[in-house]
Amino acid sequence: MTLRPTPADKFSFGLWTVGWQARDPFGDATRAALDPVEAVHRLAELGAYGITFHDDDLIPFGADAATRDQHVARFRTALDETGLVVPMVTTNLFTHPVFKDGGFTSNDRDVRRYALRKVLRNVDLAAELGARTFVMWGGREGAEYDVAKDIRAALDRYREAVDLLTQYVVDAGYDLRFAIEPKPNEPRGDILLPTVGHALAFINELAHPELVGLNPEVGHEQMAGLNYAHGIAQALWHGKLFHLDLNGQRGIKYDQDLVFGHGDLLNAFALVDLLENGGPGGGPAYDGPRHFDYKPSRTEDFAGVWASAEANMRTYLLLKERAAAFRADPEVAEALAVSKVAELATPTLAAGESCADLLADRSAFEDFDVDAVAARGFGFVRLNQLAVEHLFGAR
Ligand SMILES: [Mn+2]
Repeated sequence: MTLRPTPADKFSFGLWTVGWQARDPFGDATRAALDPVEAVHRLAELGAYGITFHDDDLIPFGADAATRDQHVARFRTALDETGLVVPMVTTNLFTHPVFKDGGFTSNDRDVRRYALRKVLRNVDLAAELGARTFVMWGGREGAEYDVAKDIRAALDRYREAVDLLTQYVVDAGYDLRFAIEPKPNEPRGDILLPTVGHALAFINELAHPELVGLNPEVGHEQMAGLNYAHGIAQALWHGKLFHLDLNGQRGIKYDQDLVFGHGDLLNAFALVDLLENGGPGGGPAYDGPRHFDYKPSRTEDFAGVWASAEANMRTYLLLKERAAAFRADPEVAEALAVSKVAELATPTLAAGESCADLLADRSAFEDFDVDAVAARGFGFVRLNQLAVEHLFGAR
């Protein structure tokens, strides 16, 4: 087992992660700006395969066309020099004050039209750089005051925006899909499409649902008190896991954006086990980028930034190794059987069995020994302890 990441591991980072200057609502930046070209080189040296960005991470907001071209050209040169790819691009519709009431769903129609233009321009850049996924995190699409936002109208405008964008991609012939990133709150008091489930339901109402999926983030689901591994499993079940954002979060509080695994480590273990071993035949269930959307803590200098970037990848590789050991352990196999984990994959009715057949089956009801079956334990705690011991490296 090597903890040295390689491009085959498909680790990617947002430019805004290692480039975060650590400004928070209470304090100024603790780090200098990071040149995107340096970020590309450092991440490549660490073994990453991809880098992602918001338009404004790469090109300063409001830059003229010539300046924009220069920034993109420098970035492209760095990509060519290192072999790093751009699997995903996203648009910043939250930093500039013009977006204070949202982009696609601002009450101000002029702001909505401006937001669409900003995204369309960035969709072209995404396609130009070969990105396959376009993430939409609508952090400002929300409200603080229930009486100040017509939520049904906001969802109409959200749908109008996504329908326009998907049709644009179809007409342009781009090989690009959209991934909605849910978040319950922060920066808005309440954000639209707050969880994986809300976003899945929204996608069903779109003109091109096949072009829209999810980019669930660990901390965002956990801020809502939800189980991230369950959310990922449901996204996979719907065929909607287009991308994912890995980080760490400790409980229902502000968005911590810790290193992956530095929050709920057991859930991170279950997640990596699902991604790596949950596919048909026990292989990977997801083959897209393992994308980190974290923030190097405000206490860190640049040495700490690169150490934290490395920590995300090492933690993932360690969990992958621990999950493989868990799956290979005969005692785990026996405990899984006792817990009937695989039996859940067996359909409840036999092949060809009808509802009438079920009603006629006395063993299913009249002769079913409810008390005997109710007295039987499932052994889930023992199974989970085996997982904990593998996670510790104690087995
Ligand atoms: Mn994110």
